[in-house]
Amino acid sequence: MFLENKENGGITLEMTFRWYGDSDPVTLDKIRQIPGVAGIVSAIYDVPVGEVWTMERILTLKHQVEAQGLKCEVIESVPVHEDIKLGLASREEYIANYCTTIRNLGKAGFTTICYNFMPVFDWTRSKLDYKLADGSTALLYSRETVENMNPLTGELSLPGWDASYTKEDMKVLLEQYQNVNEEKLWENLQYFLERVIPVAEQAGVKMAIHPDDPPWSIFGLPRIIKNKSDLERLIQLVDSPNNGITLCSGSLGVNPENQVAALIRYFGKLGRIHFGHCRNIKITGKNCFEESSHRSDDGSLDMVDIMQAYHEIGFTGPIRPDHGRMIWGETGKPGYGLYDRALGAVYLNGIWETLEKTKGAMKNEVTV
Ligand SMILES: [Mn+2]
Repeated sequence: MFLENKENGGITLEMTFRWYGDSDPVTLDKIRQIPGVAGIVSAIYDVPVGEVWTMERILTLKHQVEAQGLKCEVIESVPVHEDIKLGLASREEYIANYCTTIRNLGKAGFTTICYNFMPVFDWTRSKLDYKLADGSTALLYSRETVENMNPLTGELSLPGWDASYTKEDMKVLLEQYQNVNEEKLWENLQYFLERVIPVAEQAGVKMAIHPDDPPWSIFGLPRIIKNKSDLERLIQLVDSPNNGITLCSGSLGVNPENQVAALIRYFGKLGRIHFGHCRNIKITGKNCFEESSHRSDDGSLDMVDIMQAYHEIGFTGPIRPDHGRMIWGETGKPGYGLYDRALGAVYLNGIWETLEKTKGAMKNEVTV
């Protein structure tokens, strides 16, 4: 992970792009035309959560991507079954299946698995097509809107969560979580990692937890991967280099107390950042934000400082632009259009190239 590119003494940025498989309107032959994008981050989307990903399906994905000249070594995500998060007896079977999937992915040459441990709701926003001043649309999170929603009314239509839950399923699930506070969720995460990380070590796969998005509790459900002390606790639950982090700047960065670049420097030096999600967000109030373009001036995060932190730690792991706005009339999966994410990739690559080429110059400045 910390190997330098010997040819020019520099560090090559492993820029990747998320792809949602055959149903994704952003096709592989479009992605391969984005300058500097070397790899794809994907998953097998039609296997029910908790079931094994077979070698056959995994290799089909890998070969399909590689046929386009793109690398395919990162999975985002292998989802964790709710019974594991709840700590139910049935978790044994689901953890065993998860371990088999890790082994299969390792055998197929995958190096990194992104996952998260958020109860019930994955990433949550209150609006998917919020109109920005320039006419583009972006994802929005309004604390007021989310606080006024009741997941039990069945009217909940927040993006980013599984619409396959019926009103009754949701009621049962939320009731089950009544017995799971933050400490209990930590215990359940530890139980999971104690079984999964040794398998990941053997398989040569790095586990990379994605922080909670947003990094605070919603609907009274516990959320435990929100800040530096949570991440510190996470890496100590099972002290292995294979137990690491997907450092998502946009998820962590909506809480101004999370100094994203400092987190990259800290956990990067420990060798625990296995995957980087790079995007900007604009904080518009307490627990309120809108997603912006990747450019520093458009949001609240200093993307140069963030890329500089990756550069300083000698990061050679996969990194990707994260959500983009919808621009130029594009339609498709909110946050995952082609154009704005492609601009993000090129912008991040541009920052990196500058850091590489001014490295010597900056060293000179410091030593003068
Ligand atoms: Mn992310």
